[in-house]
Amino acid sequence: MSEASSPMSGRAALIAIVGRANVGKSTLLNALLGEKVSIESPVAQTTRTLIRGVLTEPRGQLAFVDTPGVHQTKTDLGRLMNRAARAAVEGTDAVLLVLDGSAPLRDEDRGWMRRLARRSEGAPVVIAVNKADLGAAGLEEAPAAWRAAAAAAPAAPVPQWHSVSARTGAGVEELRAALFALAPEQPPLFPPDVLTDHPRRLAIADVVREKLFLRLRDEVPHRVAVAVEHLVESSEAWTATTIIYVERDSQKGIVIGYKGRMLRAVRRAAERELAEIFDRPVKLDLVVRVEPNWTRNYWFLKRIGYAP
Ligand SMILES: Nc1nc2c(ncn2[C@@H]2O[C@H](COP(=O)(O)OP(=O)(O)OP(=O)(O)O)[C@@H](O)[C@H]2O)c(=O)[nH]1
Ligand SMILES: [Mg+2]
Repeated sequence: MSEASSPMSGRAALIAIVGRANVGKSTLLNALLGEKVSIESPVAQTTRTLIRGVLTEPRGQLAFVDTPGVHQTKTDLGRLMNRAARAAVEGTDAVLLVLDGSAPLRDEDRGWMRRLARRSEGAPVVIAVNKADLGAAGLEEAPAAWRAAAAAAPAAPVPQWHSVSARTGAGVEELRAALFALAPEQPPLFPPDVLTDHPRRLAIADVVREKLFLRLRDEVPHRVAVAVEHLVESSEAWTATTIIYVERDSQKGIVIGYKGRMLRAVRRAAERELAEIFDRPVKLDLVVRVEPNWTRNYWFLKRIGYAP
């Protein structure tokens, strides 16, 4: 009997994964699942929408929601991302706050602690101090910062602390076991064979965006949006006409690259990964288009799936 079809225990939990940008929330989600459902990159604010990933095992089901990293912003896109992340903790069975243990704590980390400490009827809080493979310099201040946040909130939950490396997998099984242990007895939230409910077009667009983010520098990634305009699904292969939006002509040149090299490299890397994810060839037709000020254009954000 395969794991997915073996009888499941009665435990299930909806868990929001939150934290500031770049701490490794998406990498940790993928490590917890053992599958990649959420894109990862060194660029802050990589995740732009809520991404759900479901882990079903004989010991129960954990449904995670990966969220955008909360950050300072002046754009519609940034506000939508922050709002989605903050709202994602409502109605969950547990909140997994991710910190970067290799770096000093930042205001955004303390902001999350205050927000979670204040939730008197809130779900249990589990704090994963990530990037343990890089050392644990940041770990020392974190418990004190939580105590400070809790001091101002009489009914603050007592968090569980875990040291993990999403990159190497160290501590990930212990974290998974702890999450199953605190999952309430309730029916599963998703059918056992569901890995993610991320819509296919958004998933394809995100893979293209990840490959761009891994190659672009400075501010350019923050000026790039990707949307699948057409998806033709035949039984043999899929063809996705995918638009890469930038704000200015100069950025268009950067994305295309000298003699089209950048775009070609992105297409190849994305096609390779998409073929693995969807188990069939996926052909990408990439088009670069200028859309001035798209990060401040709510209707554009809605059209490409970044706004609800
Ligand atoms: N060394 C090391 N790097 C990590 C680890 N976890 C994540 N990273 C790296 O940290 C960077 C950010 O990872 P993401 O998973 O995209 O971070 P995030 O918190 O989802 O970021 P946003 O979506 O922007 O909020 C990437 O370059 C990851 O490879 C880890 O355990 N160790
Ligand atoms: Mg992310």
